Amino acid sequence: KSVVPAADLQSFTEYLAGCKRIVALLGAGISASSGLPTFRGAGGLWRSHDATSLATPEAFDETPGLVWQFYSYRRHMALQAGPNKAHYALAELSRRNEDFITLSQNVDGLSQRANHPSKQLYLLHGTLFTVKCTNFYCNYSEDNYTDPIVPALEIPKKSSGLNPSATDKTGKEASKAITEALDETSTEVDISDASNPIATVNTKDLPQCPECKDGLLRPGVVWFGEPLPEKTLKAVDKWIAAGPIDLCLVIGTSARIWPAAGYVHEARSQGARVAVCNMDPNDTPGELHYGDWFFQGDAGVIVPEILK
Ligand code: BJW
Repeated sequence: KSVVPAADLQSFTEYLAGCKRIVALLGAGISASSGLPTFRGAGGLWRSHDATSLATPEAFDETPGLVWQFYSYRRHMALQAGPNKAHYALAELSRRNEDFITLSQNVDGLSQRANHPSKQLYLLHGTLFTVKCTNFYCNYSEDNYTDPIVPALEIPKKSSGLNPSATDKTGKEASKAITEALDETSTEVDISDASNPIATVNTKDLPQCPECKDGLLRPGVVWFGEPLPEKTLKAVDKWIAAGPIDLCLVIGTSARIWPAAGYVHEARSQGARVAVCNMDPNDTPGELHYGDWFFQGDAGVIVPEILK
């Protein structure tokens, strides 16, 4: 049974069928359906820090160990997660319509893992799986999926819970106690929860540049105050300039971060109709509430349904 009101679904799908040039703006909410936390609202805290306060060059300068722990954890979580039906539906729409582009603010690699055609996918905020040197004279960067990227960033395991009395047991009872204890050993500590202590990581144990041998590596994401990738912006501008946009999909984003959010306004000012999919009707800028369609709910359920 559909979770989308029938009238909305019908008017949207009728309009979609006649659309040529479509742009989608994706945010963390699409990957929330895959179990990854968002930035603001629920899930926006990492230990005692507002997640966005760690996404700055200043935070990296001051506490590189903490910022790397945050990103190493995010890399680990993203690798454990998989794309959901919304990522696949968007990849499928790209294959059906070469005039459809996706602008993703997400750095988790899930669209790529859903085989989203790369020519139609623009990563506005970079990716967790590129690392680059922080030395201003060194241009080193590499794709890197190693988890953990260095041993010091390994996520601690929960203590085994083996106690002397377990070893006092015999036969079945003992093997059950040991199996349970071993299972527990393989469970990682949730280091995003500040009540679980974690050791400070020394700068010398963080990822170092193999080229200049003099700089720390950092995640290849775009932090506050940093410019978005120039090539990406140029390519998006070229696409926008190529003709009027019919439809703008705004999926799982609070659309508060610029210049990403600006694309929705730009599309609308060109006459595009706007469809928003968000769990929370109050978490998109006011003007989007009066978007042409507002689909409230989990992107992982709604998006495949409306793009069917
Ligand atoms: C669900 C769901 C489910 C949950 N289903 N929905 C005006 C113009 C230009 C810039 C600015 C400007 N005003 C201010 C600026 C500066 C700044 C900015 O925007 N600040 C704001 C606070 C206003 N912008 C910048 O600094 C940018 N750079 C820049 O402007 O450079 C200029 C420059 C030029 C030349 C030289 C130097 C500089 C850079 C912005 C980079 C943002 N980076 C981050 C971190 C990336 C790395 C990382 O991942 O750690 O990007 S911050 C963070 O926010 C991350 C996200 O991509 C981004 C957007 O967040 P998103 O995805 O919307 O997440 P949430 O949590 O906010 O929303 C999730 C939504 O999903 C919610 O609505 C939920 O309800 C919903 N949801 N579950 C459907 N299951």
